[in-house]
Amino acid sequence: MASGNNIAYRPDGTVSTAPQNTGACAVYRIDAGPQNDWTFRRDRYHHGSGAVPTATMSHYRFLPGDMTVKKGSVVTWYNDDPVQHIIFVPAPGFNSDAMTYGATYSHSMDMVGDFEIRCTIHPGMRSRIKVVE
Ligand SMILES: [Cu+2]
Repeated sequence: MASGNNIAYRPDGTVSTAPQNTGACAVYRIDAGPQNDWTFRRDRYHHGSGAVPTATMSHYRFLPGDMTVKKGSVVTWYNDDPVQHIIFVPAPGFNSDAMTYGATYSHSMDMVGDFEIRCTIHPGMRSRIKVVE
């Protein structure tokens, strides 16, 4: 299967060789569908804060939907949407400020447990993070 990451970019960030037939990969990786396969990733490489994200908010979703990290891991969320999101984790209790397009927010996961992640702007945006020893 062709990889959607094998894309040639020009220095100005435009795509020199848009990938072909990578829709199935997009579905497999992010459940995005062919229409959103490569266009969202272009922004990641040419804008934003430069922090390497652990998770992304894209198309009003947390990606990956659920995740498991080791205690003490620093998780960085990246807003890949052209709208603002606010990350809220009721327990252990932290939230980001309003995150604009390209913003990142990091938090050290120091408490073991299974926690809900919400966006306080969009009620449908939820995921879970499990922190293990
Ligand atoms: Cu949101």
